[in-house]
Amino acid sequence: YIVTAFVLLWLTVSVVYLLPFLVASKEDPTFYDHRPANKKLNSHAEVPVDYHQVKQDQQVAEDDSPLKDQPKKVSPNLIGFNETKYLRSSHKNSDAYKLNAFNQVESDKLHSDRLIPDTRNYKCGSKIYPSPLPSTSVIICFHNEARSTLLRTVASVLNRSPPELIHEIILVDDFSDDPEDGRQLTQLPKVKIITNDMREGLVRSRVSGTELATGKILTFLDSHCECNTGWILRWVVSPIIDVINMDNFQYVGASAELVGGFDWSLHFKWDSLSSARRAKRKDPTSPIQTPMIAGGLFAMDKERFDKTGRYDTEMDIWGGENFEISFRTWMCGGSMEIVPCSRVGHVFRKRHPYTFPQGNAMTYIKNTKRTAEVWMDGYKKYFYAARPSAKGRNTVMGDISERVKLRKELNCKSFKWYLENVYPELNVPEPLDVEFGEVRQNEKCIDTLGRGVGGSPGLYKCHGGGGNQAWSMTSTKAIKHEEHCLGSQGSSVVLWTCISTSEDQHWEHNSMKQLVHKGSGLCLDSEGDRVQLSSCTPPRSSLLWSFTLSNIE
Ligand code: LR7
Ligand code: MN
Repeated sequence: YIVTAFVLLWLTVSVVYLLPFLVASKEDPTFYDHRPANKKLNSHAEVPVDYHQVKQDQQVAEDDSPLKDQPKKVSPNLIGFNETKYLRSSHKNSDAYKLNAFNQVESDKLHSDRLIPDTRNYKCGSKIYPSPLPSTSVIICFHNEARSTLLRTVASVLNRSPPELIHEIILVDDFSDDPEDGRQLTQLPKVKIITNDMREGLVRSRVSGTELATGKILTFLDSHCECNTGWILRWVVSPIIDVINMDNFQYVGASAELVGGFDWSLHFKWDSLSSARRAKRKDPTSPIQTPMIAGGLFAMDKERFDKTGRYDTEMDIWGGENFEISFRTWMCGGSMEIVPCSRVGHVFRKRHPYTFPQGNAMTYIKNTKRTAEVWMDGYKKYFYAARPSAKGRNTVMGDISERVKLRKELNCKSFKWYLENVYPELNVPEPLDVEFGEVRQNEKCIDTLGRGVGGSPGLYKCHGGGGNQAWSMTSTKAIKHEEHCLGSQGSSVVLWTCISTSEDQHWEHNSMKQLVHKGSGLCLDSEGDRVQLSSCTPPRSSLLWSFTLSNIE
């Protein structure tokens, strides 16, 4: 494998199933949801790791330790570290979910060195990788992470990696309330810490971690992970991201049949393998190219990281940086892979447990808008169509000239090239679509309400987040949301599968701002939060509709 091959991203993403990020509301456009992983583990049961055979009598925790799943022998890496004491003084709340958005009580019960199932495909055990491998600096940023998850992340790196491959572990404490959370972990081998004296967010924190790093490879992890056996088999490897259940901390293998993708509102999602990608794959252990990374867990050659613009450090707190690094990597000559024999578990949760000083929505919009403006060329209009609130707020975005310059200097390809060659699965809206955005009447917008074929859309307060309120008026005069078009059933307005020749799906947006239904000659009307067909006369405000992003260019 070629270290020179640019970004050595290995990002194992077996999380699949579980986490399509969904746009939920204007208040929280970064809210995401995930479904439980119901995939069976595709592997053997719990496998003790090598160091358990090491002769070692010392007990890590005190005798009254309440910790579960504790191995009999202490890992040599943890000798001298009093885990029970470290955990005892961690911050707690009577609501177990309050501080971390996962069940901290369950997490605190588990030993840092607990046994987890080996979720790899059975063939991975016999795979042979070229050696010797370069060693890595592991960079873990955190803001108010629970001590138990933070410790398990660090311990799993030390315990489940060949020691010669771990050059150092750099913790970046992003201005947590208790500086001892991270500081005490520097008693563990190879662990160093950087402490921010103000909240920087994960992008600037990671970059300062890389500035200290002296390993040849950079490996980034979230602060609530558990690296699994063989995760670091080689350096162009990415882990599949297994799921650590946020309620009971059960470690569950994720599907190996997924790659990272996104929609036009720039929300990350997992896509199941297209038949083309499936056909390219030789066997279940070979790497799969991914158009996008989830963002948190990957490794990359440090020299490439530095030479290709690191990160956009004007991005704040959380979100968007994975789009930027993915577009940049692909468009500027690199590639990204998920390596299925590397597995790392991550605690997926449903909300952010921390604050966003500029607000959650504004921060996500700023970060993604910077990405769209620098990398997406003319296709950025689809981003604005899907997320109208990102339009016209130049002040929020900040100066992007440095990143535009970087793109020139690196001589990167077009976004069109990326779409055609890297992410052909993404549906590009028809270029002839005439209007995009929300279909608005005063403060309310037509919203699918999450319904599909045969369901009726309704009116809902405009939230500016795209999602269920993103529509386009196509060149054949259909009012379209994804693959559904507005049609009728009696006087009700109903979502149907689009048929471009159908008069029932043909709407004329006339100069009086009415939407006239060709099939019936009636007009789109509203009554309360219902939308329906009624007579176009007399003129009244319930017949007036506008596309908020008409003719954007
Ligand atoms: O202000 C902050 N400062 C921080 O140091 C905010 C966050 N952080 C740390 C935080 O403690 C954590 O270690 O940054 C890390 C990521 O934050 P999370 O865990 O709250 O967010 P997440 O798991 O939803 O993050 C996913 O998307 C992010 C977008 O910015 C990052 O790319 C995360 O790294 C990414 N996590 C993963 O890819 C793991 C798999 C999740 C998926 C899909
Ligand atoms: Mn995370």
